[in-house]
Amino acid sequence: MSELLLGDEAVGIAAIDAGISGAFSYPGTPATEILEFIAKRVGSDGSVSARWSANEKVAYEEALGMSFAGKRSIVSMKHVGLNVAADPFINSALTGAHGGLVAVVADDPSMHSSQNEQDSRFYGDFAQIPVFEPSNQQEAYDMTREAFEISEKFGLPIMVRIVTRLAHSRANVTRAEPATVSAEVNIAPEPRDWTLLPVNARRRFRRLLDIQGSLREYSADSPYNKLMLRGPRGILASGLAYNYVLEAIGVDSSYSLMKVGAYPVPVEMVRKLVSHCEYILIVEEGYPFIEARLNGILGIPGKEIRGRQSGDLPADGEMSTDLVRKAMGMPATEASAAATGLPVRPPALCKGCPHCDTFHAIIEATSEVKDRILFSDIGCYTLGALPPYNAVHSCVDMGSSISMALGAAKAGAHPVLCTIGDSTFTHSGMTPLLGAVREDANITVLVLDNATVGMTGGQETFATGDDLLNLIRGLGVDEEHLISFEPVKRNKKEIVAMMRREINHRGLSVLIAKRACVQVMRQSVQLKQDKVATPA
Ligand SMILES: Cc1ncc(C[n+]2csc(CCOP(=O)(O)OP(=O)(O)O)c2C)c(N)n1
Ligand code: SF4
Repeated sequence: MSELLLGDEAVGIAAIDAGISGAFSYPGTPATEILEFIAKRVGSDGSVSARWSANEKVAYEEALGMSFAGKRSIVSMKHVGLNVAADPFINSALTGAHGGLVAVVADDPSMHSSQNEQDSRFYGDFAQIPVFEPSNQQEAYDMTREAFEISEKFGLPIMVRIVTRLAHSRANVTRAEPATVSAEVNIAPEPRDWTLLPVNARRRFRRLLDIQGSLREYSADSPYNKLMLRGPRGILASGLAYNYVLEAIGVDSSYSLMKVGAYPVPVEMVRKLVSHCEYILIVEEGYPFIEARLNGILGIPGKEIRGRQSGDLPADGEMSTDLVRKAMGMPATEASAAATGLPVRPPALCKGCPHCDTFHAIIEATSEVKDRILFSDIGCYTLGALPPYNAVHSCVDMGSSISMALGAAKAGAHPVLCTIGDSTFTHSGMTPLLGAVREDANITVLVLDNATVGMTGGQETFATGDDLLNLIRGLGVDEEHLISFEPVKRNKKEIVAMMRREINHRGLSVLIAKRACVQVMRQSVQLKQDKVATPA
């Protein structure tokens, strides 16, 4: 049974075939399609619970809870999502997994749609759990299936690390027989293992350390790690980067090759490669994870180890065939030479986007202020940083707009405004707002309620309209300074006057700009038209 699938979809179908009972996630490119695919395939038949969570930490903990109950679960997120989920992720290496627990983390080298390009393999290493790094869609399927098996074998969560180009490109994937799993809840037999009081945590950490030898044995025997010894020039590549190497060397079979797809790094295999070769080029997507370990602090005498760390490959950005060729002293391929010089199209807010009107009002309301600070957050509205608005002075991580505003206000700055979308607010804006309420912080918070998660393709948001208003009210914001308005041109004069008043108020104001994203409006109009056109 073979299907043409995105890398994300290959992971999704593997999880379904592995017999998951739940898929958990918070949207984030390039991982969004994993949950979307699972929800579309099996979400409605009731066999799998596949719904968005409020944030990645919640998603991870839900998956962990399902594992505790003896069922298989998958949790997926973009790389920075793992920063948010880091607490349960690291601790779950101690609790262990009961039902198979697989965390799929999608890294974004070159930052196509992210604020950094961190390498999640470090997190796997930090937690001391096995990591799979597929080089193609078939491996994304096979490794995800395998991850569930070894999660239950070792009683550990397992990470599958993918990258944008794999997540978002298609290839044929052959599926294996679906797994047979029990439908019964089967609670973890030893609750103390999951109760990380120091007395239990020490014991569980010891167990994690003791199991490392078995994990190394496992990866040493894994078919996803391969070594082909040939000439004295060697190349070691991991995950997707292996394809660039194969493309770069073409039919030249003189190179010794090693491919890493399962971690811990198979040490004996590396030893054989190093003793056989004088020169080794290490090609990895992300940071020089393997290269740095291989070199240690002092390098290996008599051996040339080359890669991102040595400067033979760039330290940042996506890997490519031509970068590999260049590092090996070969000319660029013709295709890439032709592709250079394409015009760059900067991103922009959609025509008619409600955020445009909110930014225009903010600009006018603060036009006479010399030192205004306009903190912001992550979402479509971050594009307010670009002309003609230039109305965003920060975008760091989800929820940081409110916390940074708090810090700046404590430094004595005024006025301090911040903009945050409805989804980002429920993801991680509520807790700093609670702090702002407690201190009646001298800041003006603008919650941009466009009724969707616009940036990642219009997923369902957790609170919009009256629900959002009531949520914010429930955090204790003073009614007098909690104002909802519709950001449209015809109301601009009143909105600007209201904003000026609230900015001058010495204390906390929360202003909710409530108007739906035009893309979501278009989709719902289309949906209605389709319904009318379709006979029942
Ligand atoms: C920790 C983390 N998770 C997910 C993302 C991906 N992401 C970027 S913005 C965003 C939410 C945007 O929704 P909202 O705040 O409602 O603003 P909108 O795009 O609708 O204007 C998401 C999920 C991210 N950047 N960081
Ligand atoms: S998708 Fe929606 S929120 Fe995002 S820019 Fe377009 S209209 Fe605005």
